[in-house]
Amino acid sequence: MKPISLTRYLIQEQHAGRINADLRLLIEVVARACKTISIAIGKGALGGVLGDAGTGNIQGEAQKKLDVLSNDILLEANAWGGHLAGLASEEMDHSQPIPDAFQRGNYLLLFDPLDGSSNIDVNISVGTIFSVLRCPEGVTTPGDEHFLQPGTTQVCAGYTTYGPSTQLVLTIGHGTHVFTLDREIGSFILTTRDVQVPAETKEFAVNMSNQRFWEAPMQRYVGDLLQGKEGPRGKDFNMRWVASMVADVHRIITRGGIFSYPLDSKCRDKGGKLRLMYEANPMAFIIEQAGGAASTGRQRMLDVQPTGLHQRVPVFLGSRDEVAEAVRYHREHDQGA
Ligand code: AFP
Repeated sequence: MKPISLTRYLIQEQHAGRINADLRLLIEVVARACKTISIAIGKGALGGVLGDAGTGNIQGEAQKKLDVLSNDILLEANAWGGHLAGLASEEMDHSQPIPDAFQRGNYLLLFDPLDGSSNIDVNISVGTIFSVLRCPEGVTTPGDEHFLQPGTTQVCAGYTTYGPSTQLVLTIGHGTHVFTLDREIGSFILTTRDVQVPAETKEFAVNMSNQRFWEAPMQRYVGDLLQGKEGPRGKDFNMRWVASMVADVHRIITRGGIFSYPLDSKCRDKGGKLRLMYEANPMAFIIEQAGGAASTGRQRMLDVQPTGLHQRVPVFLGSRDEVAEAVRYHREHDQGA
């Protein structure tokens, strides 16, 4: 079958009644912004965009020039389309309603404009993650509280990975689909429809240098993985850690695996390392739609009731059976088994 473009895929979904024209336009606009980010990243050292911006975000993290640039690109692209009521980003303290000068729509957009940005200066894959929610009925000027909806209410989620090729992975709640950017014609082309994460895996992703700070169930879980064939899991496991969540999740989308950023004594007070609203939730929606699973270790990720825009959570996601195993270790620990 002839490959189809993102535009054509979205029009087909609209004709099938799965999205409306506003959501289609929203996704097109986000995808266009991601192409612009991809071009800026692709220029690398020649574009003068590498290095620190000399500023920090709300999370107290140093911002890279490309963090700021990517944020500005997404904000500017989405301000005037008429499909959004408000936006929120990792790089902004609070959400922003769409300015009065522009028409407002019914959707809310959250994004991490450049995930893994500490990898940018060493030319390793980074990405953009986004999540789309409905603006609550009757709300015309949304504030932070209107974004605090559980992940189950997401109408769309996606990420773009800027690697050897640029790929957009998207779900509107009817499977997860992979689009690859054709740089010559400037279009995202559907390259894998209904991608499926294998239920089982022999590969885990975690920052092992945090081992001594982990909770007991995580210590036991990874301890058992490391024992391989001779241990209780009865098979040898391989490990990978890119330190760009998008790249690690993309590997799992492609060939299975489990990604974890567990609770540890360094991040316990904050609730975890990764952000719920624009990292964990969109990735959980994408992974579930690809047949995988996502959990905090103690609760399905998409069921978490958010309490803050920049809330952090522990994350376990990927191959369904392996996530169930990680959850089992937490349950057994909590039950004192
Ligand atoms: P940066 O965007 O600051 O590089 O953080 C990336 C990230 O949020 C996520 O993409 C990685 O999985 C994780 O942090 C890496 O964490 P470690 O620095 O502990 O490896």
